[in-house]
Amino acid sequence: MNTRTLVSDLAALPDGPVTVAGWVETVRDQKKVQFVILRDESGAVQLVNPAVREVDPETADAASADRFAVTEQISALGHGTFVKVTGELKHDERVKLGGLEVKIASLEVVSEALEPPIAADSSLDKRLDYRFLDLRNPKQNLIFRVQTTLLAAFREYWIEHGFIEIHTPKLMASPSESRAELFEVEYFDTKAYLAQSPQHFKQMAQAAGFGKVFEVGPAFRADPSFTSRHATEFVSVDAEMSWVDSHDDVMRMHEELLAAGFRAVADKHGDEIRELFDVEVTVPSLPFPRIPLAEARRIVEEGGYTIPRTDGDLDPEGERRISAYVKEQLGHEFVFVTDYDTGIRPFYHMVHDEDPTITKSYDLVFNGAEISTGAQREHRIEVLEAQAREKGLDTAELGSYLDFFRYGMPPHGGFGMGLARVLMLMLHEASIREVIFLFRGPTRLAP
Ligand code: AMO
Repeated sequence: MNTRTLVSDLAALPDGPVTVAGWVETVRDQKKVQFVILRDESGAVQLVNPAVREVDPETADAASADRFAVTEQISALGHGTFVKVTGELKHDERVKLGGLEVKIASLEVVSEALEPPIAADSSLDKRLDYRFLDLRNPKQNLIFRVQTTLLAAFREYWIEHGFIEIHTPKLMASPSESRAELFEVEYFDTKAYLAQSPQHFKQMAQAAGFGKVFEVGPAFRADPSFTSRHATEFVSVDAEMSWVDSHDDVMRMHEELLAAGFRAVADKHGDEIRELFDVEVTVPSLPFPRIPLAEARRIVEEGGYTIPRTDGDLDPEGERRISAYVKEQLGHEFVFVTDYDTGIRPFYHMVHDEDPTITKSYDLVFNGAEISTGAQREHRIEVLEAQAREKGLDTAELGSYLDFFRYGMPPHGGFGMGLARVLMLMLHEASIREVIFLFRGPTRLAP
């Protein structure tokens, strides 16, 4: 292993010799002194070199000859060059960047860099072409550290509450949601489908006696749209649990999970997020507000907006408006919109006994957009089959899914949540493309 100190560890070290390695961010090549800002994965540090512009080879001592050589090297450094530097660390409160600097003793160019093809003002599409360079930006880097913290907190919550982690197959013999948005792939002498969601298998885990499960994994949707919130491949955060009385039990787990995640992010990254994104991450209070869909529709329409959809679902503007209403009236960034109409829910959602026109389901809206769908599932096979038929589904196509319900299935429910949607709305980013490591869309398959 190459020995080097991470920039973030320098502050804790006493003055003395250190080795750091990273990318050259800027060079200020002044006559008498040169400054280099070097960045590694943990942060940036100022390097300094008292410039020696000329030496007489006949009379110069070794020290000034070395300093002359370093001066020449620094003058030639381009942005993005990867260098290894050994020097003297010195704590100095006057240095704006972290109150310390490293006086360069020797510098090794490890890897040269071409002129950068993107700049801060490049278009998002161009930045995505060079995502590896775009991700060097501390703001982008922070997104993925936030994601790590969020997922670690989710895991911790689940493990504490007895959930089992599962990894379900992404190659499937039948569609996992509907026939819409389905990627079909050749599979030897037959066809396979890419999983749109782990829906079938997280329910299978209930039949298997796992009780409570979670999965964080890829989901695929052949959605041809170019909206700011859709990707053709995204990370789905899923949970499912047995023995629920209604979707209320699912919502309780869901809101506790999010509160734990947001608390961890606010504690660990709150200051950095404020500084780089100008966003305050607030830990949501429990319980989150709950508004039945019919009521949400009424509020939105009374607010002067006619929802253009004829199926009764909220459109994106409707979601934005109900979210703004809740924020204004109740001071909450989250709202569970509950009891969706049966006509706009999949066949596996449980219908209310007392009113078959609505389901025991919800969408979770956060800062203006949907981040999740959840429900109690229909576990009674004859009802489930009838609901599938009512939706015009061919039960033979559901394959082994229906079998899960024929050998004793507990009542159960769960949710699926788009990880990138959560991050995008948490950090007030305008597009999901900013928060996905490598975005996949209808016209983007590389890098
Ligand atoms: P749904 O289809 O609503 O429900 O998806 C759940 C959540 O996944 C995210 N999502 C997406 N994110 C990015 N790009 C997309 N194209 C995309 N499509 C969906 C959203 C959405 O809220 N099986 C059910 C969940 C369940 O009931 O457990 C399902 O997949 O954040």
